[in-house]
Amino acid sequence: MAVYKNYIGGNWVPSSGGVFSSINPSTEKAIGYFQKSAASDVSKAVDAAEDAQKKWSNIPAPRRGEILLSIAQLLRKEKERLARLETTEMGKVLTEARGDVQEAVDIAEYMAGEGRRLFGNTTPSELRNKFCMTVRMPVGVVGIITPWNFPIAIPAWKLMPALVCGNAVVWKPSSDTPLCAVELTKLIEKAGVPKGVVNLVTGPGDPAGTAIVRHKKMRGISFTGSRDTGLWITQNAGIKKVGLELGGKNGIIIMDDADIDLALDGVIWGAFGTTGQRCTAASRVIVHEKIKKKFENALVNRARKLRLGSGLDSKTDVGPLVNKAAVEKSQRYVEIGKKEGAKLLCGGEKHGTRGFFYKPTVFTEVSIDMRIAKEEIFGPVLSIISFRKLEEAVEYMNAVDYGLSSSIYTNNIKNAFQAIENIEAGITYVNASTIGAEVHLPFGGVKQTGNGTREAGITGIEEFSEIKAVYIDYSGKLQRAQIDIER
Ligand code: UN1
Repeated sequence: MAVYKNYIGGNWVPSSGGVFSSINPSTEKAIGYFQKSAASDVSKAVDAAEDAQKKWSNIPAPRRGEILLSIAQLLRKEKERLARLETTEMGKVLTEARGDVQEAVDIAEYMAGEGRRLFGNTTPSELRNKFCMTVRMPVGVVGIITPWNFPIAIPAWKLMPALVCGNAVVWKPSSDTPLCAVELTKLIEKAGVPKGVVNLVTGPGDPAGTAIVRHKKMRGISFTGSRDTGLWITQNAGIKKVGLELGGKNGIIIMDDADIDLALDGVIWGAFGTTGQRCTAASRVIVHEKIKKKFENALVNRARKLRLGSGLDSKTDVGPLVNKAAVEKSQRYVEIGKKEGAKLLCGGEKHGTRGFFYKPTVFTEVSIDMRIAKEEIFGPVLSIISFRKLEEAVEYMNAVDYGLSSSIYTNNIKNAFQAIENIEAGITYVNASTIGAEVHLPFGGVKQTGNGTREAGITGIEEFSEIKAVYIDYSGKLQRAQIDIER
């Protein structure tokens, strides 16, 4: 079986920590061996990045943008191959894997255009003959730590703005999807990104991720993953620019005036698409009590019919979970739900004997204080909660520590706007599910979902650049701000 290497300073090199394997979650078979990077490998990558960064940031931003456009073109060309590889490595169904690669194309194209913008502001001075503006500077060497659930798109959300802003990167992907990372890195190399600007180190969070987070020369960290790791990063990164995209416990409110079939489609897609493994996945349905029974029956009917299987099979609706631990986690939460007194309507068990499959699971009679209604499960486990008034629904929506995505199905514009105003989340959808963010809008959340950063769109540029305020005094004399002001 192939042994894949790290990419440091433009060379594919072995690590000093041995290798580990990546597993196909449908077959449980290994698909390749990857480097288990040690802290010393991370240090070499940081040194290479430091050397390359100045030269890279001196290249005019429009030219950097052109290189990003080449990455987009290569991604487009390789879309099918990458999507298949992604399905093989982490399980999501092929149509979704294609969407994942497309999201990377989209962000690469968007950020390529930023090469000709990277706008600052100009603003008047309080003094005569003085000019004020802001310009953007790179952060420097940044560490990027990415998850397995969007193994091409999420790295691209971080890499593309980082590159167009003139940073150099040390990237550690999840150990569940190192092959996707190697393949994306190869495209980046082929597109002409200079040696040392993007460095790839694979391996478990400890020691490689730890070394990235703590490294003194690292100026920024961008992480997407669990809340606990995010908390650890804030405690260990020291003074760095840190961007965090953490968990979610996203809900869908269904009003009694909603189009129920439309809502049903949205719930099935939000809860069981990507086997529930999106930060934006819907894990709570907050449904008006008048339509609860009808909705519940229809939902269970649909959930039971979903076909589980390999994501490469075009008949499959729901692929496997990413690994054995994920199956155990879903099972653990099902047991917790039962003990807490929630009523299991369907699913609640593993599917088949080979592969990490778990049946789409629906609980009802769930109350907001139950753990299944509060904690992120990251699997196909959905909780139904009922309400009488919109205010109550919004209160339930907000009764969790997270605040990433949210949705309301209603045909009443007042309800829609009240939800937009009162839901505490980074994203609110009206008459659409909780998943499906587009790359030119800010992506991120409030409360324990993050630390205020928003990825993608123009906010992606903010995450990966520093702002400098520039004052140009052409009066030829000392002018004291706040003091020599004309009144
Ligand atoms: C994630 O799950 O971390 O909005 C990202 C969506 C996708 C991105 C999800 N475009 O569901």
